[in-house]
Amino acid sequence: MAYSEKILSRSIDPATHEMLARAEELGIETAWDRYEAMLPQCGFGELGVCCRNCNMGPCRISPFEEEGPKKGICGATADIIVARNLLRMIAAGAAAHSDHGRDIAHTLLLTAEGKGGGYEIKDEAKLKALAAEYGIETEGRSKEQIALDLARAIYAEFGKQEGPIQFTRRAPQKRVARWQSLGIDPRGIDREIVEIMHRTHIGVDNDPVNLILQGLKASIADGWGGSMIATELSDVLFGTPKPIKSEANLGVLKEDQVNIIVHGHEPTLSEMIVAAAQDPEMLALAKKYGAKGINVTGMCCTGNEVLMRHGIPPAGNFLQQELAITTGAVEAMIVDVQCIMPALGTVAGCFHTKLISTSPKAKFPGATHIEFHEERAYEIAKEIVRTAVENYRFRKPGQVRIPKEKSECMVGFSVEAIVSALGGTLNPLLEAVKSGAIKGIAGVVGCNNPKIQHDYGHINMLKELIKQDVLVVTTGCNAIAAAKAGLLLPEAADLAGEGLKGVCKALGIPPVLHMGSCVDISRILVACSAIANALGVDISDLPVAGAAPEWMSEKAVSIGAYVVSSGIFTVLGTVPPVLGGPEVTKLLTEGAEGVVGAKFAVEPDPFKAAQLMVDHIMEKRAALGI
Ligand code: SF4
Ligand code: MSK
Repeated sequence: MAYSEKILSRSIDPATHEMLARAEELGIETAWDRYEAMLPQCGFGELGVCCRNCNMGPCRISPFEEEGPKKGICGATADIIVARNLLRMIAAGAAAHSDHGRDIAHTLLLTAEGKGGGYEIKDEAKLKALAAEYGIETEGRSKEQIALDLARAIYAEFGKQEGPIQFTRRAPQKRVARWQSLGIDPRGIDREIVEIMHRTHIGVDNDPVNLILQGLKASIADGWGGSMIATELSDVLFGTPKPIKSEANLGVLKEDQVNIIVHGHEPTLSEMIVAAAQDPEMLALAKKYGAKGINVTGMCCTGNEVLMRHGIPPAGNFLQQELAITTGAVEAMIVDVQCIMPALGTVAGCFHTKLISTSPKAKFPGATHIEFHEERAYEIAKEIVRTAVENYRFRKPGQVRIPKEKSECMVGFSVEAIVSALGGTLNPLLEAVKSGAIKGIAGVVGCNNPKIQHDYGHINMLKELIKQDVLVVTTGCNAIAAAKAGLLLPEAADLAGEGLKGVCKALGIPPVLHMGSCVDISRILVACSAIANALGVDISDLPVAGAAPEWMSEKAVSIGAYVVSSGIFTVLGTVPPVLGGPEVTKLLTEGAEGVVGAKFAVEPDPFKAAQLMVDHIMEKRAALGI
């Protein structure tokens, strides 16, 4: 079918084109329509120079040389305002990831106490390894006893007043020493976030450099704290991912089955939904209503969580959430927290679809709220699945339009799985990097953003990197874009340069490795640490680079900050709201190099951005003498 220029300019994904046309036909508004209605976006906001931190304001700094105010009413300069605003974004992002980590720790605690409604400890080896890191006795103790001590110790990381956060000690010694000398080795996770809110209150910290350092400190508490806790304890509870095959894109929805989409971030709920959907009682109910089965699919990061542990197919990434409902084939979209558009209730209202909110922290207009509590997890999951199944009879077959597009993918490359694919040690990877068969490693992650053609930034950057023999690791919505484009298959090695292709073919792995959800960027940090330690260098010496080609969330700001703080050069595809502060911009894009050994670059063109990453990788290779 031929689509209008407008539709084609919004996405590179054919399934998305089809559903955008369908939305237009039905008069359903999407994020792209709302983005266009928002143009031109506020210039002060784009530059980061508006401040509402007190009620003498709002204040905004004129970007024009001659005219307009150059200071806020309190005297804050553009750089002070930009730095404070950036810090508050980091605080929100770090809080979101860390609260996710806290919820998983809570689930582990309940499970250890025998109060978890159906959870069990699936990876005992990881439990023991983590216990050893925390100095918890494992000899002759049950897994519940160990888990209880571990959950308590990890719970304490959030509220403790003095550091260090245990997992930060996984970083190479040189990195930790650098953090310590800069005063950015984080103490308790919550403490660093609170301190951002304090310092950015009117009349507290008014030194842009001092402010940015606190931002980096809180972000390290996210990457090496909250996010890493979320990853590690999810593995303990739900199993450490291993390579598994699946499919991705809207074509995974099924015309003759009850379709459930789990959307959001935390695996505690989605794991139980997956289990409840296999309950014979639920399957019998589905049959009773004329459905051939129950098809659970995913969206965004909770989609990644169940994809890598159960092969549950993702129906799409962030910008496809409204379009999935527009298929008219979704009985229930079950949401928890983060990246869930408040617009979903309106779209669901055009169909029989039930939008079911589950977290006491996140309620949505037009949603049915069935509150999820870990103590009664399976029972509540069954109730939610039952609601979806009973809704099947209200589906209007005439309204159903499911795109055919879907691609196969191979996912679930945790660090443990990568080491096992390499034969039990990192050496084959190190040898391939040393020989130049693989030039380096890139972490490409992050969201979608209607400011960039959907998936265009992701896919072109990935293809360009692998073509130039850079092995890619991916998480979040980039990972789902890669899955839809067939880049997570071993066969995609044919698109890679000769060196990378040879390595992938020999090991039977894809050139783009799916490492999980956004909190699983912590897996990338662990991998970088292991490589740096094996080579006896710091992470900032490695031929590695990071990128978020289509980022939009505050979590992505925190991620960017902790990746750079960890010593990894990072390219952003959408412009962060900092350009109104020349000193802050210079610090992030130049000065940071001399401070943490890495810096940011902003480049919306994915080909040019990939080249920046390759150039950086080549410089690091030269410095290492390889
Ligand atoms: Fe204006 Fe200063 Fe108040 Fe911000 S803190 S709103 S710049 S007076
Ligand atoms: S879900 S943070 S849109 S990657 Fe993690 Fe996707 Fe970005 Fe949310």
